[in-house]
Amino acid sequence: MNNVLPPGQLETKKWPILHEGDAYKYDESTWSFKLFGAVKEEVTLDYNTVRNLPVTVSTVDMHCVTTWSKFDTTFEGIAFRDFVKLVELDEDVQFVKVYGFLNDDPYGYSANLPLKDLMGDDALFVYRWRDSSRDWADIRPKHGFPLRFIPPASFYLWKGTKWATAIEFLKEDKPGYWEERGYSMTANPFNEERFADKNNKPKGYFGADEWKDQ
Ligand SMILES: Nc1nc2c(c(=O)[nH]1)N[C@H]1C(S)=C(S)[C@@H](COP(=O)(O)O)O[C@H]1N2
Ligand SMILES: [Mo]
Repeated sequence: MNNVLPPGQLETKKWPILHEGDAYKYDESTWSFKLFGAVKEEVTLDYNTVRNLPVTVSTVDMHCVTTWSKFDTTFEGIAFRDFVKLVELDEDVQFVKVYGFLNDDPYGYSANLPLKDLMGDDALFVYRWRDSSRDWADIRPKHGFPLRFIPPASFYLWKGTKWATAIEFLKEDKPGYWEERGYSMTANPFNEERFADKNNKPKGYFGADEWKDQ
């Protein structure tokens, strides 16, 4: 959207694939999406209900901590804020965790984010995409079909949970999957917030150039 390359990043026209475990295989009969945590009442939605929520189309930049950035991908999906409207939040909710599949565990992957940063068009759960060289298509299973979170460009892309299954509302910040493994809680690419401790790079850093082959 802004086409600004954060420090230490390189532009790619492709859309590399990176994740832990196997891609989730969508099964409509068992799939559900849950809103829980610091809410008056939990809500569980089936896929049809999710797809009947208001549609948002948004063009965003993506910045991966492994140093690739992709500008101007257009997504169709449901704005994060339209899910928030479905629950009554407790007072003082300031953070969320977005959960998704890790192998067979629907809550095995997660990423934490501040709620206040997710209320715009640039924070959305997506199922379709296009860019300047590709026409509209469903996102591939490996990119997170049937529902994948895309965070604002002010967060590295590991905050973008694939195969999303739930939003947990929180009064205090809690680390997600990579944050528990030494990655930054705040993860702003423009300040190069890659790791919790700059001088102590965590294991599992895809610092290699493998994305360049994709
Ligand atoms: N469920 C799930 N979502 C995930 C991951 C994962 O391992 N599991 N990896 C994250 C990381 S580290 C990155 S960089 C992006 C990569 O998204 P892409 O493969 O669509 O480019 O997905 C994020 N979402
Ligand atoms: Mo990543």
